[in-house]
Amino acid sequence: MCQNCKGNYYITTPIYYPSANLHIGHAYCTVATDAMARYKRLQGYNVKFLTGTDEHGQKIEDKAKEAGITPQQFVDNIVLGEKGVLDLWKLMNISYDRFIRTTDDYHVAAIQKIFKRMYENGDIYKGSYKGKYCKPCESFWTESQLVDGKCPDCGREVMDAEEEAYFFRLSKYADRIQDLLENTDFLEPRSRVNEMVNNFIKPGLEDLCVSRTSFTWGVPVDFDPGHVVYVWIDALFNYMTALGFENDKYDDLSAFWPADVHFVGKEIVRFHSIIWPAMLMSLDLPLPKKVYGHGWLNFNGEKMSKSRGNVVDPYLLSERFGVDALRFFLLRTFPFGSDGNFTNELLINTINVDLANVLGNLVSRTTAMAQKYFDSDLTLGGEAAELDAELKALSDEVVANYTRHMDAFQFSLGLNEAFRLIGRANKYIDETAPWVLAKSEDTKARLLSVLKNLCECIRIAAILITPVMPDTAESILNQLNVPAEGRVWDALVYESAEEKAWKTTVGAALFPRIDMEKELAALEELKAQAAKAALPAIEIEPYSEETVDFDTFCKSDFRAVKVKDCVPVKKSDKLLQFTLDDGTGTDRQILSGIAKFYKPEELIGKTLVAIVNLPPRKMMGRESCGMLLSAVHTEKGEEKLNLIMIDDAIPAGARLG
Ligand code: ME8
Repeated sequence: MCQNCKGNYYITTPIYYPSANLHIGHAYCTVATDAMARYKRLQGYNVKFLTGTDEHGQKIEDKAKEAGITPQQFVDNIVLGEKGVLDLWKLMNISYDRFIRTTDDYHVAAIQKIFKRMYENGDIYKGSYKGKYCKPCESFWTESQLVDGKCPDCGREVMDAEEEAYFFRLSKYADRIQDLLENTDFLEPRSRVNEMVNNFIKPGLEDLCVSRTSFTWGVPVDFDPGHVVYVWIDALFNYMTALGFENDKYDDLSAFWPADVHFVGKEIVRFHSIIWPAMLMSLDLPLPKKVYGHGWLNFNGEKMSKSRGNVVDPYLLSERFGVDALRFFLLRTFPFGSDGNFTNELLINTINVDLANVLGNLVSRTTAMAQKYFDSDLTLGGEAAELDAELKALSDEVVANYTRHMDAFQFSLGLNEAFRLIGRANKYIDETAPWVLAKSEDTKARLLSVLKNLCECIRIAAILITPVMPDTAESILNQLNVPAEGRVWDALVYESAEEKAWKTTVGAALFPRIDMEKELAALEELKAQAAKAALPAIEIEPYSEETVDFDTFCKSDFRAVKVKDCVPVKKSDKLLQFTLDDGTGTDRQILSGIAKFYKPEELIGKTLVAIVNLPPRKMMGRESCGMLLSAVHTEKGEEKLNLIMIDDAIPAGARLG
């Protein structure tokens, strides 16, 4: 453990499944973990914050095949590529200390050793697997766990699976796990305990299938070729291999294991609170101190999913609104243990109200008044008043409450406390009316104290918001020229205004107000553009499965025709009327529904292809004798049509075939 620090603290996020780019739901958990890591660092802990990517499994193998690349190339693109996982975490200011990829050699070798250890101690045995498998979730289910015959996690179809496989004796640990969940605070929030016990343990914990033979993209079971380790064993042990468990790459296990907390989304609580501790029990290893199951973010009331086209892009939002605003919105708005509904309106409203009106306004008013009345130089001295004691008392209360809430992972309540102080300071401006105090020399000393009390409130609040909005907090503290020792956890003590001097700076507006209507329209437009960009560049119609015999085909009479005249058909926005030279000496009339694609005058003189032995038909009261050939396809969702034009040297009436 380091000197002068409060102790070691190990916190993790789930490692992400790089089957597609991350959305705001993924960013939510990582931002929360980052805020907690920064909070603990601020308090003086020696923090290890682990994140990473979970890169094996059938879904990755399938997607890579679809893309025509290797699974390793596929995951490399999503993790390391432009706007990939690493880029996003950099943009979002995620201060992780270690990043693990489950394809890292040291991890793969460690997983093989771990699997073998459990095999050798008898907790993994060979059997035959018959049951249901949800491919997207990579989860095995028994019949009784299905909901309406579908995957209980994602609601999708499951498939029958039967193969020779290894099993982990999960059933053996059922009583110990139930005891752990019910009689300790291992799993939080408490509501998740009932869910686990009632849905999974009480119905009877069955042994878990922990190897697969139907695909190869995984950690091979080294003593039984053809088997790969179940992706969840591979994934869960990342929390320990990243510290050096069963490998020489790292050497932090004794300092940081057991983990202080694993933050995980609610749908993977089962893996973290049942399977994970059971495997650790099997290896006689200490259990993590806590698993915290956070809620899900929905979008406009619907689950976010790529197929619904409603995933929210954290890149786009960070670029438009700023990273800190987005981080703040996520943690301030949604209580961490519950589900939340993300809407663009809510995001913009939070920025306008909390950040622009309340926080931004307090900082800009205070620094502007300091400049106006004291040339930004707030010297020692002043004149205290009773009201100031209220600010100090509130600040002490806020710091205590904030700490309590943050220690319980209640980011929204913690931020609420910081904003109580900010709101109170804004009210203090109205109560003390500095512009009135500035009118007379007699009240100048009081004015000095008022402004310095405001600076002190802002300083305390800025420290409190540091874990969530690190850049904003720094910029505020810079505007107040707070020295390094005034920015630390121990400096969260409200100091008497008269005994402090400040030199302030007026900065740019921290959070300019956003025009809700314009911004919503711009976001809609961007969404439409993104949807269009996501469409395939070129789409062609599927080929016909029906065959035509040669004689039937030969009956079709294709001829070269020259356009003598072409005019739009009145009252029709589709039809063009062609007068054609077909080589017979008599004009041929054909109507064609291509007005959307061509102007009539650009077709005159062209040599086209017509099928001429179709029976005549009437369109809009006019006769059409044949059909012009064209090529059709779809480009970015838009229908395209090109008339077949042939060499003008080909005479009218030449037969094509
Ligand atoms: O589960 N709202 O990876 P993952 C909130 N590889 N959280 C969400 C969310 C949403 N809309 N969508 C996803 C995995 N998440 C495994 C983890 S750990 C040993 C292995 C959260 O990429 C989800 O709840 O599918 C999970 O905690 C995390 O994003 C990663 O999901």
